[in-house]
Amino acid sequence: MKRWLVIPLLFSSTFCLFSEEKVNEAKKFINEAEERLEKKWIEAERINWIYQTYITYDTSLIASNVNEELSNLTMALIKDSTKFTNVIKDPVTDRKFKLLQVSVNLATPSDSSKSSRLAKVATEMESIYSTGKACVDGKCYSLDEAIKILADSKDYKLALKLWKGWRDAVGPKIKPLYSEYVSLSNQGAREIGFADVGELWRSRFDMPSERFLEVVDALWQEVKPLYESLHCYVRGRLSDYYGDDLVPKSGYIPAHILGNMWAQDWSNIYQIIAPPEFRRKMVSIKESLNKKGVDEKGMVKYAENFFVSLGFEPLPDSFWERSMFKRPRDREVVCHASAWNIDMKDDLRIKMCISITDEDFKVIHHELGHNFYQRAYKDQPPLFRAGAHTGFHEAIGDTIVLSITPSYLKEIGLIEDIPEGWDLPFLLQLALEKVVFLPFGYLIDKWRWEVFSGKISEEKFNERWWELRKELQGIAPPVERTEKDFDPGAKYHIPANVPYIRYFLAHILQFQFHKALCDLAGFKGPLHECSIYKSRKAGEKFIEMMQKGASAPWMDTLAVLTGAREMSAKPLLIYFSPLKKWLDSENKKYGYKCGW
Ligand code: X8Z
Ligand code: ZN
Repeated sequence: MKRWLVIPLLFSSTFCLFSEEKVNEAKKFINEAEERLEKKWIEAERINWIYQTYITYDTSLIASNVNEELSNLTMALIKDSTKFTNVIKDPVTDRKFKLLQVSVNLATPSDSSKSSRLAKVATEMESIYSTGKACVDGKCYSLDEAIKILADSKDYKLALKLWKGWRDAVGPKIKPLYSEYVSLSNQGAREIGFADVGELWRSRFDMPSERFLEVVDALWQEVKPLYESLHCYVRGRLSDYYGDDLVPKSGYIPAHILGNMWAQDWSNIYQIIAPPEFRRKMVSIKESLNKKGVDEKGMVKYAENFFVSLGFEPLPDSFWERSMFKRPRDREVVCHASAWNIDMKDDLRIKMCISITDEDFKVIHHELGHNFYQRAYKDQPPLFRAGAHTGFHEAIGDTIVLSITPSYLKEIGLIEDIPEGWDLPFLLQLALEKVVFLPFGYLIDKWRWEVFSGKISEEKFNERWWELRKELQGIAPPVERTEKDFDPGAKYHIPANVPYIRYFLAHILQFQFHKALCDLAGFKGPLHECSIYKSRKAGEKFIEMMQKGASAPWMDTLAVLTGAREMSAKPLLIYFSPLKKWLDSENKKYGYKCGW
């Protein structure tokens, strides 16, 4: 017998239906959906692993096929799920429905020719990016080779050739595909009730999409003064190094001389911009690794050891057998670093083309953060096997990176002596990585949100990209750019369809996590001196937070570790406060006029 209870919602014309039978139907639906999705996810992960570690015509084809199948299945389930919208469910079931409705990665349209085209376009863009070569004076380099040369190059002209070579190699080829991708995936997003793909992406943060925009912008406004002080100092020092004609003391910094292909991390130019007494006090992980003869796998062991010291279980043997640590010599692969959990249980792997550098030592910790998170939430139901939000996922390993202090490096025997007065040199180096990243982390999706919403048309893709690069980062292209160029396409996450605001949020969150963990570890003193290495107390709470996965709104999960329910830039600002003071006094001393 049916028992209906109809509750008219206050301020709403919709009616909510509550009957045991309806609720059970909803539960059955979502449990079956999870089962089917899990099966397809695992199949897709396996095929994508093969494709990404061996790019050929055939592997691209089967990858695009399975990705299409997964997208089509997810889209169909999302559409079906709407029949339970007005059913009042228990909190767990309700959350599962909510997560399902925003879970599609590539929103394929229902028209099958369009969905298969979209899946092909997506794979094609990633392949073009991953197999692209930057050619300079007749010699061609893979992206990781070009990155390495650019990191060490202080030669303005060579850096320019590499910078342009990489963009020429991939941008124009990707541009027409990107336009197609925008149009097709927007069609898919509309079919499931979103205005466009940007709105779908922004709806994954447990708050209305408009509120999310405000939260992000408020965080950026809070950290902007710190970025401006750093920009000012770096521009002045670069101008002294290269001369006023190449780097004027006002306006934008040329984007190619910052030691990084995308100017998202400037730590490689430390040796040019830091005062001489700072340079002597710098700790070089690369030097220590080379001195000790540590290889790629050895670097990963160091990272694993840190997590184990906190109480995480060591990685399984299969991790060491199945991961890809080096660029293979005989085939094309997707070198952009990633972490996988192929069976959603224990088949953890990373895929990286590791260089023995300080940067990659940190990226390895970043990737293992993903793996340890995946394992921590593996016993949750499939829809909850994800980060509290994607920014959490990106922040775990980076939080550990903040504990790679000189005293930690000494404790594990990587360095012998801690240089006297290491604090400011260390903070400057880290700010070139973490603070510099903030406007970059924001602008990538600021640009994409505008593209998806139609605010920027295809004729203005590159123009708007550089407007944002100028406005937010204070950098400019070193040569004229036109709409024949497609510079956004030269950054992995754009052709690879990976949302980027997660990294901006992670750069805020990791300082919040670090502060909370240091408190738990009983650390007293300046935040940048704290390492949580070997602190079981910190580890316990960290694991407790990670085990929750996506089972609760991220505010609840954040509170588990930090006691706070909002993302806050305060810990980051506190962390860098000694540096901010120093930068402002240096800028004054040199008489630099800040801003652009
Ligand atoms: O893509 C990554 C990771 C994989 S999730 C290596 N990151 C962003 C990037 O490289 O642009 C980490 C920091 C930002
Ligand atoms: Zn990551």
